[in-house]
Amino acid sequence: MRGDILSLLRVPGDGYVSGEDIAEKLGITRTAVWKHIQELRQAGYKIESRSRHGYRLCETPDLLLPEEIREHLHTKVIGQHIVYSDETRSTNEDAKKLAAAGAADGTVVITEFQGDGHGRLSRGWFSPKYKGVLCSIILYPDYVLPQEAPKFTLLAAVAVVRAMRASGVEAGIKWPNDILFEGKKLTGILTEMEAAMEHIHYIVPGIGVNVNTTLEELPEEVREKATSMRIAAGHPIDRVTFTADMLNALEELLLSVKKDGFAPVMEEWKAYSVTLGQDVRVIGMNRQGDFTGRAVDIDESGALLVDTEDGRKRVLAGDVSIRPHEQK
Ligand code: BT5
Repeated sequence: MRGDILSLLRVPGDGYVSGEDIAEKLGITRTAVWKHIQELRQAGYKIESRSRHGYRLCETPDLLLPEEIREHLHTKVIGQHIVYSDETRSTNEDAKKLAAAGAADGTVVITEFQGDGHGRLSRGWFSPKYKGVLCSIILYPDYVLPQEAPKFTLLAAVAVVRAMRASGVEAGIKWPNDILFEGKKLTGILTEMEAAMEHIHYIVPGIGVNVNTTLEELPEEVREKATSMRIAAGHPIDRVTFTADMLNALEELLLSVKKDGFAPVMEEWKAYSVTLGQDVRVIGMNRQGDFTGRAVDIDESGALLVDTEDGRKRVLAGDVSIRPHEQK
């Protein structure tokens, strides 16, 4: 209902819409309209009211409110249900609980601040309030096998890069889950799932993006390796449009996987990759130990292929650092 009222308030002309008009169009009483307007004001919207003119929307808050995001969505599944909070511990944790309780496919959990945002291996993800995008998407992809789950990280990365490029930020992807701009991290992705041997119950890609973040707002230990869209573009970025672009791209990519498999998504991933063709150091997570070599490709399962002195190695999980040429 709040979204419907906002749509009606976004009118050309002097901007005034009478309470009576709104009530009539939405089939509610004028008192109910007034109550919704009060709620919108509490959420941060500046709405003027003038006798005999009605209501006028003067200012929209810089918040990731579901009704704002939905205004820019062209999706049928992703983001049809959005769970928004001012603050939570971790959107991935919330999404996993909601998925276990049967939340709708494509539900998006989004927040302004996480008290316990995390990356892989319980590393932290830090984001100052109202500056980033912190979201997790609930998916039930019954058309893929559990072993294909890592490809959802690659798919989410492609969606993020498409949305960033639409905002003018020429980002690239470092295998497996970092989005970089000029070697600095803009985004981290953590994909988690619940699965049996042959069936994915749910999969939750969690995405943390530095949008309007300044470096001073980040903990000292990450400042050196981090950047934000605002820093890269040289101006503030509209978080709502960016979020909607990302969710629109995600749905397009998921539809393409359903239709043609992962191959086209992987090709696009390769086009955005800053890892392939580079000399890298791999810090393994599979008791493979650390090693160096040249990253040459990803295989059909999303694993990174690295040519080393001992032959080609297949890396399924781990951290990769790109080696500066002078250190070879
Ligand atoms: C990641 O892990 O990069 C995945 C981060 C996923 C965060 C999202 S936010 C929404 C959802 N809810 C969650 O709780 N998580 C997801 P990893 O590759 O392990 O990298 C973690 C490392 O990134 C940390 O150890 C820091 O060094 C660095 N880091 C933390 N915050 C950062 C930031 N804002 N910008 C750049 N680097 C950061």
